[in-house]
Amino acid sequence: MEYTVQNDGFTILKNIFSDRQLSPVRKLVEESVEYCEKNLNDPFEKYFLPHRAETGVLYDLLQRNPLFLELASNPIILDELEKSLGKDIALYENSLVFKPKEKNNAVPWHQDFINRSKEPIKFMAWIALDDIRKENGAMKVIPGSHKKGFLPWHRVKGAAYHDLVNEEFVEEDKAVYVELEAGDVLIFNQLLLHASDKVSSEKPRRAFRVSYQNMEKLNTPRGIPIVFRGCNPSSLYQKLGANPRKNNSPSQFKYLLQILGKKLIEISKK
Ligand SMILES: O=C(O)CCC(=O)C(=O)O
Ligand SMILES: [Fe+2]
Repeated sequence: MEYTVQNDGFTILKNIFSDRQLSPVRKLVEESVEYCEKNLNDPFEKYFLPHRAETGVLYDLLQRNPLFLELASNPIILDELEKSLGKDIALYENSLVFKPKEKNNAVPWHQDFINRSKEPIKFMAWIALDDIRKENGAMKVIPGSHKKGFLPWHRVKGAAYHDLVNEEFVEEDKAVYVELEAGDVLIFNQLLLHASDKVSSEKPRRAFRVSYQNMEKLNTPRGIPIVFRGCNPSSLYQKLGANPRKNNSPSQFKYLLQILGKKLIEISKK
């Protein structure tokens, strides 16, 4: 069965990354989890979200290491995304998701970023670093559920995945497991209902997940904006209009003036 992003809310790109490309990434992930579990000083913490090995999420890896940037920039992934997002594609968020052992590692039914429904639509690339089967935590999805738009949801305080779609809107009998080989990529619309089971398999289940959006509105929850495709002046002109900047003195210049002003006051007081 061939699923399409348009009809089903997701598609599977087979065999995009080779084992040769993935093995250094897996090694890096192992080291990152170990580093995080030892609770060592994280120099990136000032800029990005801290890693959370205990809940199975390492955040903002793409900004920390070029190996992840390379995965996220893959042209076959971007070609597929272009069908939904158009020619201008920028980063929204990225993280590595795995199933920590001996924890309640289930991910309940949800739509991604459901609490940010006013923002431009996002699409995800979920890159399998391992062979992922039902037994070691394959993603479950409900084909076509993206067509219902944002669904009613509630927040479960303290949970790792806390914004959940209300049960009565989840037609669980229609769910399918998305089983992947290492190097396959699941592309999905943020509105697709998805979840994964609690598992206790010895086999690792790691996926590098990148979310993308177009340039309707530049919107990065943290860190600096990163562009994967397009976003050049001519398309910005078309998208954002020929609006002149409201304040044409650069903020850095204003900041320098402020410092200079304070210095002058100090000098005049002496
Ligand atoms: O790790 C999982 O099983 C699900 C993760 C998820 O919901 C996501 O990547 O959007
Ligand atoms: Fe999700």
